Amino acid sequence: MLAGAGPSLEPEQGLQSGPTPAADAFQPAAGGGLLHRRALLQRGLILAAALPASQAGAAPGMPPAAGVEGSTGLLAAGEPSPPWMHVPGQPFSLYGQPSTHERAVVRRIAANRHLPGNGSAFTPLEDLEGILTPTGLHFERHHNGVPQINPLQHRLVIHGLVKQPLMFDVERLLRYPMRSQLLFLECGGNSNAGWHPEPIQRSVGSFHGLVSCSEWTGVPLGLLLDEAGLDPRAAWGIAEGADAFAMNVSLPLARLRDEAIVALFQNGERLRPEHGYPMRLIVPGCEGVLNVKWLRSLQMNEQPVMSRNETAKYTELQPDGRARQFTHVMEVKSLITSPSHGQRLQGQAVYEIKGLAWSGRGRIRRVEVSADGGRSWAEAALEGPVLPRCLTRFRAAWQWSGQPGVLKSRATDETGAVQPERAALVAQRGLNGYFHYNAIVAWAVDAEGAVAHVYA
Ligand SMILES: Nc1nc2c(c(=O)[nH]1)N[C@H]1C(S)=C(S)[C@@H](COP(=O)(O)O)O[C@H]1N2
Ligand SMILES: [Mo]
Repeated sequence: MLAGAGPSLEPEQGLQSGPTPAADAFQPAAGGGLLHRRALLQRGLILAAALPASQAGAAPGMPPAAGVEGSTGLLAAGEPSPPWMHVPGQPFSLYGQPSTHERAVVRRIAANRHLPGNGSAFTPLEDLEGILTPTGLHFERHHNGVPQINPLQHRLVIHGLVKQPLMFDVERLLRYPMRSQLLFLECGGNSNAGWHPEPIQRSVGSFHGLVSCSEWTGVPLGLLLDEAGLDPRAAWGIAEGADAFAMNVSLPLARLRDEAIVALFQNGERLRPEHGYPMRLIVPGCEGVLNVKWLRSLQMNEQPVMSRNETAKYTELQPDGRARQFTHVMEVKSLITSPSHGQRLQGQAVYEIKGLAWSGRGRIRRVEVSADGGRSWAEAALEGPVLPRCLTRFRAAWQWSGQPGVLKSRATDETGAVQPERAALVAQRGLNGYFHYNAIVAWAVDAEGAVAHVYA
């Protein structure tokens, strides 16, 4: 009987399921060379990594990247010490920066030529590990640039259908009790190149990198609403930012009262200007546009305001000509970050397939991977912590035989929602879509190990 061949193992058991016979590890878990996820634990396993195509050609004839076994002989007798061991190192710095050798790891900017502050900058997902996005690589989306706000002059006003309108400056807000949460943030327009009739060839970050993950800290908005005292007619709040776009959106009361945070900190430090300094709204699991940056006003109201960003934009035209509106939650989604477009496999070996999964509805329950285009699936290992509305890292071991194959990942969240195949999403939503694309992503690996985006 094949260990773990069925979907019976719960992801909570994860990688901690204890020692297992080595032979089991190499048992296939699905077609196309997918190994049981406990193969990831085997010490002697040669695990290769797909390399960016630019590096892939650098060392012709090299065997697959050294695995755990091969990396232990560093201090062989007679090995000369490197030059940086012979001079004192650099002095301290006031604020740390990445190594200059990592200069190529940057956001991809797609901005309006005539208005460079209008556009997006994408997180290079293929270059990152774990679940947290370094703040300097968090995606950005601005409609009219980053305002240069003097925090001493910034105010947040809570008004409209409240008993007592309130005004906060930054100092006052900083004295309130706070809450921290690790959360993904995803633009409703992320991955929208997936609606294109032909599969567009771009790195995973340039395609899907309008999602990032941070620890956000701030004042639970419910506290401030309690203090203001809600008029019983209040059912929506209209949030507005202090940028030159004066972005405004409507949010249902329950989300504002029970879930939203007025964030002042991101990843432990005060917000950076591009992410809303000195304060922004964070609405866990909901599309980026609701997370109003440079928050200056929250007006409680009976109705939504029907702003541009909830009528002309951020709605989805259906095949029947009607549009979905107020589709706030980002649905279950996953993608393989390696191997992915632009990378190259270095010959037959066992590779780690790795990627990210998330859902605006809660925790990720399961991620399955396929190496045969979706004919068979194996369960990937979820790396803890698996938090609600947060990115979750998954990993799977894959023995590549050198044959062409198609890699896919499919996430299921704790509500039981399953990420759809692209054909199913298109059948349901048509091709007029622009927002909320969450279909399964397929990467074709050819006999040379090159990886391309396909619809399969
Ligand atoms: N005031 C204001 N808030 C805003 C925006 C904006 O242009 N102005 N863009 C929104 C959109 S569409 C997204 S996806 C997120 C992006 O947040 P980030 O730049 O911190 O990643 O901010 C939202 N909040
Ligand atoms: Mo967005």
